[in-house]
Amino acid sequence: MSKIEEVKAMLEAGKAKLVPGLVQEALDEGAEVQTILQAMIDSMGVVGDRFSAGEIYVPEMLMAAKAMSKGVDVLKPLLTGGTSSTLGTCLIGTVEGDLHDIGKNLVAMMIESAGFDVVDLGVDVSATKFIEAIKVNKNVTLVACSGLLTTTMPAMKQSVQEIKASGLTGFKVMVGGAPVTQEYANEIGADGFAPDAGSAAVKAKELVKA
Ligand code: B12
Repeated sequence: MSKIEEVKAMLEAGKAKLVPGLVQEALDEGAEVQTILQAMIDSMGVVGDRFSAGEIYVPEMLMAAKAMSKGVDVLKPLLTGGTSSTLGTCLIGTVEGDLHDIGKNLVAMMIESAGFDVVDLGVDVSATKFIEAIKVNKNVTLVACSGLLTTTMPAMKQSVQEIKASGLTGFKVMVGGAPVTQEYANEIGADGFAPDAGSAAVKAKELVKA
């Protein structure tokens, strides 16, 4: 079994203590950072499919999520470059009712390395909390909303619409997360959408420079 296959197997088994060491070993063997990250993202897909099939339950999903986070911690210094921030502040959060944060954290990391100061509002962020954060943080140029559940897509819509109706200006709103599409982003009035963390960073720059 290759080192990356071992990372995948241990992540899917929720072995949070073993994954970081295996990620480091994969790096030491010369595996690319992006390849390891993509392998871990694919594994979360496998975990989701097992959950859908009733083979595992929430605790197992949670353990896999912990293992993923620990693995990402090893990659983080290699993913985030030393760009000095000039693009302003990006507020990011997972919308109200939604506790998924792995994808949001990856997007935050990539946006930070693209040259933004990132303020992470965490999970279960209400429209009101997004708006308060726009008011209290300096030079907010981008607000990024993440959502992983079809049941919290209305909360994303509410956040985008309330932010837009707040009268506050000077920033763009970007949305993303597994159930979100460009069509949905257009429908709810968001300024941008991206399907993954890498393209989120590209889109973020494009939006604030426009
Ligand atoms: C881990 C996990 C959990 C963990 C989350 C832990 C954590 N700290 O995040 C826990 C156990 C808490 C959990 C709970 C639940 N979960 Co869950 N979970 C998952 C799982 C397996 C992986 C998610 C993940 O981390 N993926 C990896 C990351 C890297 O991918 P990502 O999040 O999609 O992010 C990428 C892109 O979407 C994008 N992106 C993300 N955010 C943003 C934001 C912006 C602005 C942009 C531009 C891009 C962007 O970039 C990211 C990186 O490339 C998914 C399965 C799946 N296939 O996604 C189910 C899944 C999302 N969960 C699901 C469900 C049903 C639940 C529960 C309702 C289960 C229950 N019965 O309690 C609860 C809900 C709790 C809540 N209120 O939020 C369903 C959702 C179904 C649906 N369509 O709504 C899924 C799809 C599983 C399934 N197949 O049924 N879950």
